[in-house]
Amino acid sequence: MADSENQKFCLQEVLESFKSCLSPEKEIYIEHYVSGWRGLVKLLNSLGSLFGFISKDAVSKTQILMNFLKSENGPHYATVQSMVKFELDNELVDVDKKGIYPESGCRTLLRLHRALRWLQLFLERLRTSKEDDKTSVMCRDAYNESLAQHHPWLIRKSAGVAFYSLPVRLAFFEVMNVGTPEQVVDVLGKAVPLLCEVYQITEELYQKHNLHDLP
Ligand code: 1PW
Repeated sequence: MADSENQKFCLQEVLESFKSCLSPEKEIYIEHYVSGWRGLVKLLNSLGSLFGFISKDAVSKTQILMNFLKSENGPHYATVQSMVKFELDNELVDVDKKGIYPESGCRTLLRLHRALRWLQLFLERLRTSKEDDKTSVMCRDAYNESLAQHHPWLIRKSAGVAFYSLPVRLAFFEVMNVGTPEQVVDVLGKAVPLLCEVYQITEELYQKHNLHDLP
């Protein structure tokens, strides 16, 4: 595990990464998208061993994208838009569902994109939650509304078990590492719309190119 993944999670840091990932033309820089995810991995790592399989998958997917960025084709992977164009133009994507490119940038980012929706729904529930609301229920409801439909039974079951181990609301606010509960709610109020914007831009791009069912 890289050192940066052992460091303490900070919601503000993740917010900054997702902020930097939007260009003035609303293109999404993969480098900053990945660093946003690396920040989220710190959160997952702080949640205990039951979240290990989730963290591992997020790490492996961010690593695949980083490897593309560092490769000789790196410049084509600068933004999500340029990656989609490059992989489609060069037939590096399983658009016909043959599974020849199980680690294409497009299918890898699709998994993170779906997970981002989960995160967005969860953080919005957290932001508007009341004192007695349960983080496990918020997380489960957000998951069932989004990512769960893409996961087989075993993963859904393991995720459900992990959610039960989430810290209670106030302790979870402390994990966010941005100050008082009011400050957490304030930062969440900035983070959620930003995640939503990044999600929507990717969603429309994938819809336009019919990439939503990549195996
Ligand atoms: C409490 C904070 C919540 C943060 C949520 C972000 C975590 C997202 C990662 C979910 C991973 C679940 C376990 C892995 C499942 C993979 O099989 C699956 N990956 C995802 C991201 O859905 C599909 O990837 P695959 O097997 O097609 O390569």
